[in-house]
Amino acid sequence: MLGAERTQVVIVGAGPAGLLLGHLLHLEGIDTIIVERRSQEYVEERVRAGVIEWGIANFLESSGVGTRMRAEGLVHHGIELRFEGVSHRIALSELYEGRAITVYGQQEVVKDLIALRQGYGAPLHFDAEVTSIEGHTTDHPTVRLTSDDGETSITADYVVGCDGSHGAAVGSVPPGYLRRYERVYPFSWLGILAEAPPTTEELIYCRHARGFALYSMRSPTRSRLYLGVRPDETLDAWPDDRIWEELVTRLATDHTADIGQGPIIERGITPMRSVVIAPMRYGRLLLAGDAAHIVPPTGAKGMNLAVADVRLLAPALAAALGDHDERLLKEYSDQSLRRVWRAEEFSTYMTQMLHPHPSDDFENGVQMARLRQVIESESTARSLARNYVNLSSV
Ligand code: RFL
Ligand code: PHB
Repeated sequence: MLGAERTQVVIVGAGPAGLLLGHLLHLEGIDTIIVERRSQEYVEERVRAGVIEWGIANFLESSGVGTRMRAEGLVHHGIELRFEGVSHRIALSELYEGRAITVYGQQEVVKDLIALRQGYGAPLHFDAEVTSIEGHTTDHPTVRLTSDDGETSITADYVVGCDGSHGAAVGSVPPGYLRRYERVYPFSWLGILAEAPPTTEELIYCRHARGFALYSMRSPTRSRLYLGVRPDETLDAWPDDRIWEELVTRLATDHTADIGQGPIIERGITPMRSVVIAPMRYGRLLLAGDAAHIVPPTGAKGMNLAVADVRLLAPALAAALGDHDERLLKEYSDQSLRRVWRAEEFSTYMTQMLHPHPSDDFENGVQMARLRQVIESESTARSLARNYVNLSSV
């Protein structure tokens, strides 16, 4: 039941950023209310990211959210880069001090965080949409929301917008205070989740003349695959047979068996873009995760950046609320943005190396040179490995 309320921190959005921030603030003894416009079921079933960096996995574990991730997550020590019909293994762990990534679905992290929060009874309201935020530059910002209980409001010391790329937080800031940097790529990703045991042990990033393909997985019985498609494509044009045929064509090599196929249980098309909002703060409104930045998924950085943001933000809010010391909070945006731009750089690099351009053959020549350099130059491969495995926690 939502009535007019007061708390220390209102968190808008129950994605990984919002839920983890709520948990970290709970550990600091700070009261929060999380409001989420979707239902619990929707949030728990939304299939998205899958790759967790080494340092981010360690951080989740040390925050008490790693038990199931450690038990069920798949630890990968390498990835494959496949082009011109040949696969090349990038030995991530050999190239980078034995470190590895964990493949564990974002929605599983979200389920774990929701269970934890509901376990200790902290407020988490689903089906409650924030419609506006006011008083950012006062010491009592207020969010207004609508839910089945009607219109209501919550006043807090701070509001954190963890409401993703289509949220209300950024739009609540008067014009002229936040700058938006954006790049749109001429591709989308068509992603599927299939009831099919993966026939590969490691992720395969594939550049084929017909377009990009990615072979990933979620469990020993579920595969997650993507196709790079034109940005105007819709799902109607992609019946199951066409999806599988295209995946088989793009992923084919002379040496490998066919990919495992099975019923498709989830599908979606996601446009690829890069966005950075700066600064990540306006008065007592802070931004974290996709609300402040989007990366194209080729670098597998989105969820990792969301975790890295709130890892910085939680102690900063705790110092501001507990000791009236705003120093860390003042550094939050600059510190996060340095990492965000590095992730944008890496994600752009991976995207532009692996998605053949439909009409620009000069660009295609450069892409092939980049791919060959990763295979032929150990220092280039090492750099890719470091960025892929651990960019967000250094
Ligand atoms: P989320 O997860 O979008 O959560 C935001 C939440 O806010 C809610 N919301 C509101 N609630 C109340 N009132 C409002 N007005 C609201 N407006 C919005 C939304 O309903 C939602 O629940 O953002 P968060 O927490 O910042 O997390 C970011 C990640 O979700 C995102 O970066 C990743 O999924 C990106 N990503 C990947 N990241 C990785 O680290 N590794 C990957 O392998 C990876 N693969 C991917 C991805 C994203 C993809 N898609 C679909 C965008 C693959 C794909 C295909
Ligand atoms: C995924 O498994 O969903 C996945 C893996 C790697 C990426 C993007 C998505 O770069």
